[in-house]
Amino acid sequence: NNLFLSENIRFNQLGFYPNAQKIAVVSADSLTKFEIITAKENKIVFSGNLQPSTNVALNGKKTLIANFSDFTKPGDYIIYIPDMGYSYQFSIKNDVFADLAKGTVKAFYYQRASMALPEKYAGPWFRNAGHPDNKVLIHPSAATEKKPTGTIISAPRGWYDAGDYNKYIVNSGITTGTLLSLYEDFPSYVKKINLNIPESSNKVPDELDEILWNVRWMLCMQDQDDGGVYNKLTNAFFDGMVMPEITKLPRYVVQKGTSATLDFAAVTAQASRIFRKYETQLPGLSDSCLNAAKKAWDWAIKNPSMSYDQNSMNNKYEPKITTGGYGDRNFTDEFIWAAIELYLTTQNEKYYTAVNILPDERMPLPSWNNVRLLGYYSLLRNEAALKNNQKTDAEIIKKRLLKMANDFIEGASSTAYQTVMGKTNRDFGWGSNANAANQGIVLIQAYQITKDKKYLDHALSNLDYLLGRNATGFSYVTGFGSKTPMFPHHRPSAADRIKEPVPGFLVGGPNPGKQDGVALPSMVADEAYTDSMNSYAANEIAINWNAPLVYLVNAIQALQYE
Ligand code: 9MR
Repeated sequence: NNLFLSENIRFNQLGFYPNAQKIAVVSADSLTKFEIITAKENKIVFSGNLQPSTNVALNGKKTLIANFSDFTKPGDYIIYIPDMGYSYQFSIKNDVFADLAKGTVKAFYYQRASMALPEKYAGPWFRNAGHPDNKVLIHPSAATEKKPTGTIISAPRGWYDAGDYNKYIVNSGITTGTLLSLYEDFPSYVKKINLNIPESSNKVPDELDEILWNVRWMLCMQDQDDGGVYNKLTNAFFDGMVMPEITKLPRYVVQKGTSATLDFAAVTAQASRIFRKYETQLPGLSDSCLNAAKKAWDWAIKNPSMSYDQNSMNNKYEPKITTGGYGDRNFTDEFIWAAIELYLTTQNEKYYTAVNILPDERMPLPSWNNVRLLGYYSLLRNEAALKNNQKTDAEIIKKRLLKMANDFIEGASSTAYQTVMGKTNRDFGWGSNANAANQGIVLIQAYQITKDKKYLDHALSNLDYLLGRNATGFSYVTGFGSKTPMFPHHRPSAADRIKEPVPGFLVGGPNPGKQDGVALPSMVADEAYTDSMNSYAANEIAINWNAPLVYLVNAIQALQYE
């Protein structure tokens, strides 16, 4: 038999827990058998029949499914399919996602602005500091009487948003909230994560130390005079594909906004609650966060509809700003999120009653412009302490969340890749991979509520999707898997001297939108992906895509050992 590597055998390239479902998907027809063989001795340890999928894939074709869930013996293996070839090597073991779980959090360290990353922590991706951001200009759009155009403020630290070097509050908000929620849901697990970052030797969990790098920046984005928060700290235009220390363009804070200010309020309120327990290590931090949250809230109540409309801003002011907009026009969800976090932290009902917490029955999957569920998750995770209306609301939300989870899993096992992600074309827009991760988070919440294992299994199916059981055969996380993005749209990865991109980053993923104008190999929604540097609409990395992956993989690791 001709034995060669076939990329058409699609599965989670990191591997499987011994007792989890184990599925590989083959995009081919008319093959019948598969075998699991040991990686070293090529000994057959399991054989089975390939079963055609119930439904067709988005490309109209059926797939063949190799299900070897019954094989549970830890070890290193490959899949062999007669007349096709053999697969990448994978493991069956406990803790199989431990390195990935850590690596996705460590990715945030690599995104740190304003500091050098020494080899000791960054390995081969060590680099010089960029963007000190201690001399940032007030853009005319943000000028006030007390801080006229050109006033210099300092707002260092924070994470670069994505492949670019700008820092956007709206996107930082959802990202930081998602990361804080991992800690709030699984504190004892998170405490054990060791990231090898400069703060690793202090007595604060590494994940919280990493989050703090960004929270400290966020705090600087609030105008102390009125409590409002600037939308972003940015160049006027995107940098070239260069290392951070090369770019010396002036940096601005622009226009305050309602979304930015409410996202900021939600994050600082949640951070205050969490950092309260680390008062000894971080004296005063919790109070500072809470004061900031309250001031931001008050500003938003006075300015309830200040959208960030970059185009009309550019008609009025110079220099024109052409970096990311994150321009949101609907603030209902930001009000819900901020109200819930402030209420939970202060126990003051005035925040809760100021907003209609359940304006309609919708449960929109989280994205930078829709953060309603982040508030709902927080309400549920703090349910034990709720009283009165809040308790009644939580019961309603719980029902809706379970319905959402049930809708996700309905029919998922009949699809071509047997994953929740990708049942319809609607899953695939800009940053589709984050949808897979966010669907996984919904399913983890459903599992936490019900302890019904099916939700956890389906959450895992979306991790399987992200790590290779999908229509392109890519594991979409840099450095994790056998076929991974090598040319992400990420300035440091492109400009450093290292062949391998900076590891631990989820790329945006299939997106037929082609907003970057880069040709794609296919316009079928789940195949619309290319591993090319210029494709920022399919192959960029971003903190708001990494954060839900951090949550998903770490929650799965945490729950595996409950
Ligand atoms: O992820 C964002 C996507 O939802 C928007 O449609 C798009 C256009 O506004 O912007 C994306 O975010 C980018 C941001 O504006 C700038 N940094 C890189 C982000 C990822 O592409």
